[in-house]
Amino acid sequence: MLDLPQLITRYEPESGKIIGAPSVTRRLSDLRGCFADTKAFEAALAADNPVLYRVGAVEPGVGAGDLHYGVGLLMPGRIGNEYYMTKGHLHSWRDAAEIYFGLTGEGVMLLEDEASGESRMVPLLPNQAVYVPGHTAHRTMNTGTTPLTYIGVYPAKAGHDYAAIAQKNFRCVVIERNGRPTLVERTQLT
Ligand code: S6P
Ligand code: ZN
Repeated sequence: MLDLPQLITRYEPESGKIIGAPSVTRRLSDLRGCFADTKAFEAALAADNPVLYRVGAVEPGVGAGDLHYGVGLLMPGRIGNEYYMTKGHLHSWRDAAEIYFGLTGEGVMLLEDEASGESRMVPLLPNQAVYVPGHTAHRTMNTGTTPLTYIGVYPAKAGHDYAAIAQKNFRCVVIERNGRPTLVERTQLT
């Protein structure tokens, strides 16, 4: 069925919304357990509970060939020297890959292969796309001073599995060191 509202939407990176579609807003308190510096996290939360990010998503179909997509807005900031980030997830259907398209701002994605734990930090920048393979946990960080916005396109069957990350977090963290985003093994943090 070629219904126009299903064919075309208007997305607003500046608000993290897609007109007429649901959105999810995550505040600092929703990220409990994500940041390595728990003291800095609790201190920041005691002072304020800011919005860290918002994601609007269009998720129309459920068929094997259907696609979903979302627009993300991630604010700049840090907890200790760790950048504001998304919760991060694996796809429930592990084979599901995803493509991120950078729109504005400066960010990185932390990718971690589920089986081997191999980790990589890749830039998420305007006019660049990041291919996230299946079986890869992914988390986004704003490493700049302005809002980071992006679009993600993923199979309708992908789903989100947050439980694995909530249990053991990512193996690596991305911290600001000498003014630059730096990938460090969590066990090597001092
Ligand atoms: C969905 C896609 C993104 C994230 C968004 C927020 O598969 O990867 O739209 O949902 O970046 O991240 P998270 O980890 O809170 O879902
Ligand atoms: Zn995803």
